[in-house]
Amino acid sequence: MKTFTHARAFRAVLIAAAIGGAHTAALADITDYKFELVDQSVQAGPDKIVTVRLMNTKTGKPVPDAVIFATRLDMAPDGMQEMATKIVPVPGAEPGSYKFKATFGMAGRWQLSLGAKVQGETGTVENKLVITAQK
Ligand SMILES: [Cu+2]
Repeated sequence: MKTFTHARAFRAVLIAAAIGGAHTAALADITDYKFELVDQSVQAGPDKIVTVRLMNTKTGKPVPDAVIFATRLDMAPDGMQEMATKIVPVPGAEPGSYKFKATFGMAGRWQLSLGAKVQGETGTVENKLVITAQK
């Protein structure tokens, strides 16, 4: 019973910290990392390259060596979430940048969903970015 109470109290503290965003300035936090698109638009068509940068928003510096484990590219912003296309990582990006290849079969807005682990941080960076494919 005592352990149970402690576990509950601990969880309450965690929730309070999450809501309040209470963490010391000296420590980085997983919420301090954000993906950004290098280019907001691509040409519609096969085998287009999308480059994203993973930024530490506290330092303003790109973050190399992140492990990107979840990607999805679909047309949710234009109401076509079922219209998804394969997205493949490709090498050759500079440190802190990450490149992908995908076929944009239709002009319009595409949503790129990314998940990543950052070295030395617990938790996951999860971002959704909107890319416009142009005719
Ligand atoms: Cu579409």
